[in-house]
Amino acid sequence: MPQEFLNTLTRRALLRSTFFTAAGIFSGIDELFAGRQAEARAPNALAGGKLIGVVPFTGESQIAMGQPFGTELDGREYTDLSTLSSGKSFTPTDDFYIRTRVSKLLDPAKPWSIRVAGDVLQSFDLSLDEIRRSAKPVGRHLMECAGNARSVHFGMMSVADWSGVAMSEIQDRARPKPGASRVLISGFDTYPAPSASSVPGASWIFSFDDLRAAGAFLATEMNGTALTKDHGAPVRLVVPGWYGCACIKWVNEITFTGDNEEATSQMQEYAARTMQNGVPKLARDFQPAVIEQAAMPIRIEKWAVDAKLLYRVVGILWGGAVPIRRLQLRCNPDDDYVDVQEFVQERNDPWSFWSYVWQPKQPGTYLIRLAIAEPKVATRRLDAGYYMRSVEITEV
Ligand SMILES: Nc1nc2c(c(=O)[nH]1)N[C@H]1C(S)=C(S)[C@@H](COP(=O)(O)O)O[C@H]1N2
Ligand SMILES: [Mo]
Repeated sequence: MPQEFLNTLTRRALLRSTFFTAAGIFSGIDELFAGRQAEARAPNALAGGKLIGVVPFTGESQIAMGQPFGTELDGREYTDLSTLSSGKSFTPTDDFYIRTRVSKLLDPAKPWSIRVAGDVLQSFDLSLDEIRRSAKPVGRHLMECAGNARSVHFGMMSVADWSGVAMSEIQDRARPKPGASRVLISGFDTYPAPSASSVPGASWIFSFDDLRAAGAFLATEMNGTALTKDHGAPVRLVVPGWYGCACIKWVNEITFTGDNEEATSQMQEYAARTMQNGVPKLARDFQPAVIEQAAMPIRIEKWAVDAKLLYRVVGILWGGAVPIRRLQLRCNPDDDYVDVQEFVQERNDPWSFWSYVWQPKQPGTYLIRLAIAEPKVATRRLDAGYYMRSVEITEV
């Protein structure tokens, strides 16, 4: 292993032992070689080569990854995406990002029910037992916080296998009145302590059509076990393809409404981050808070192949509604975009993997970004450079 890489790891270990460790990186890489899926294997250009290290991204802060810290509205956990591979492609619950930790006022041991009311023929309390009885596996889905950021290594994004009950089933059971067209879904969101970073009050208003189209569900389990307190136990909403801000945790009220409802404080707080046009006053003037097609590097591997040094940029792509056919990458603002050969996107949710073998011409700082040259595919965040990452290449 080159000294430079060891130094980096040692410096990191000293600075903060919780940052991803050498063992963590290499277990991810072992998987890469062990992976049975074609895209998990090292590409031909690296055949016979040796992986000699991982080059860290620069300009991103030193921050604890893969462990919860802080409490309540200021509590967080960031997922370490750098060790992902197609053979290790979902997030164990302990590593799943957390945007708000459970309130000290919430006691998940107490009986729980959801009040279903508003424009319905008859209001009722939906008990947790009933929800659990009708819960079924609903697949693997990605969640990303609209406030995901480079400073936290884009660690507010994770993937889990969920179980729950389709919102459409609950809608049918509720027997909405003729004028009802929307649903306000609210979660327990009362905290004894004021927050430094967030407005309390979590709720979102969806149109019936949006919930149905997204396949929204009330989740009771992730990765085969009951939700944890921090992930919304006993029951949360998951809206596949939408930003996490709409995925209300600790759901306790489902209220049917008409078209004239005002946007909730949560919707207003997230208006810019979900790319609304200003801050619309009414819920009906909000665009669906969907994640547009995006892509980013998650790891830069350094390889020795024969007498050459090569780098392999490994990344993910996610979001959007239709799989893309062509992905492009640029390592330097002066360069042209080039096609990423190694990628397949069979579905938009959850993430898929890509990789690109790169031979930088000279040492220096590189800004790596992706582009999708398909006119019908919306990529506003990607195009704004949101997911750009920088790396310092010292050896070529
Ligand atoms: N009740 C409640 N639900 C909530 C929030 C919250 O603060 N309170 N945060 C939202 C945000 S901004 C995100 S990104 C997701 C994160 O879910 P997770 O913490 O399980 O990853 O939960 C959403 N649901
Ligand atoms: Mo979020």
